[in-house]
Amino acid sequence: MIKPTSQDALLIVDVQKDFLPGGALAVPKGDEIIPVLNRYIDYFTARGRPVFATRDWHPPDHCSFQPQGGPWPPHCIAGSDGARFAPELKLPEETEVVSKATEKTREAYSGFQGTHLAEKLQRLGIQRLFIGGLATDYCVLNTVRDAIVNGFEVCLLTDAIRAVNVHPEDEAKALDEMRRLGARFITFEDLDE
Ligand code: VGL
Ligand code: ZN
Repeated sequence: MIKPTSQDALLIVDVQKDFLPGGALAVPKGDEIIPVLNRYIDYFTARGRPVFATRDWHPPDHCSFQPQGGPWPPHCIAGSDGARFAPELKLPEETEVVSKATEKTREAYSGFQGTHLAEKLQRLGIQRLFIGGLATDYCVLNTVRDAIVNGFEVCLLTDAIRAVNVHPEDEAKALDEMRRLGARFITFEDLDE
């Protein structure tokens, strides 16, 4: 069982409308994680622990978009409806929102890349991150990797992530890498009481 401490925070990655079924870059079954994340949100907020939420926040001509030669259909354009957090996701008022990939010429799959996330967490004395969201094989993977590189312990919420699977083995590869890096795999049932 895991007992949360004052050095823990919840980090929710890119749970935005464009990544959900019907969205511009839909992650298959991405909507299934929302009720699970809501349980984690309740659990952490009830214990006074901070919630961070990253969001993909691209300019309309971002380099990752197909018209610019990138791999993805345009998605999560800053300020657009598709860039909004899933309406069913019960983010607390005090959620620390971290916008990423805001620069036209730079891709940023990680919430730590080009943001002040590491400094904000350090200032709060956070040492361990509980990470879930979308997508397992892109922004979750890269955020977990950078969290570990930045010295944070990571608990990966395996019941609250889903993969894009451009190639069918991408999810398994991403999970392998995160485990190899030292992420601990947990589900909601592993949390104490
Ligand atoms: C993501 C593809 C493109 C993600 C963001 O949030 O995983 N994937 N942009
Ligand atoms: Zn993107």
